[in-house]
Amino acid sequence: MEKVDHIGIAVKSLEDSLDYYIHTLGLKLLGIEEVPQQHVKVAFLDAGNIKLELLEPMSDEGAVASFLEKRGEGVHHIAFGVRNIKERMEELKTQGVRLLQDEPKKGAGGAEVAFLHPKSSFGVLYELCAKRSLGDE
Ligand code: CMX
Repeated sequence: MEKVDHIGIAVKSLEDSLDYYIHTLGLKLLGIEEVPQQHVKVAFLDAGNIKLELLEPMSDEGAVASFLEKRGEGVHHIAFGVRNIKERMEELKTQGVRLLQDEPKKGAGGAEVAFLHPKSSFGVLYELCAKRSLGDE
């Protein structure tokens, strides 16, 4: 993997949590965007060498709504920035890693994303993220 691009954090409400991230922790808000394909509204924050992505469910559907119901608010995933996502997916598949989809999907900022099942990644949900995500220079 080339680098960690961002850490995804599930929150019940962007409105309620952003004040803490911006004013208490002093992070800069890079932008807010709806990602209907993933059933979330996201806010990206500049955390220096990486970004934080706050994820608020847009409805009761989708992975983040289900995560909040089962586990509550907290770290949801870690996203690796990759250059050639399809090549990476093939390599990982060959090594027996369980991917959550066969083809990349559209993520925030027009990035192409794919997820690795936490059960084959020692309990961590990893995302592969190609191209720009919100806040990239
Ligand atoms: N991190 C670590 N483990 C997780 C997890 C997470 N985020 N979400 C679920 N799990 C664990 C569950 O605890 C469960 O473990 P146990 O069996 O030991 O209890 C296991 O994974 C399977 O969970 P599940 O309840 O059967 O399955 P879910 O319906 O919760 O789905 C997952 C889990 C990973 C398949 C689903 O969240 C998914 O498809 N994620 C990919 C897409 C996604 O996360 N989109 C949101 C982000 C969008 C964005 O970044 O823009």
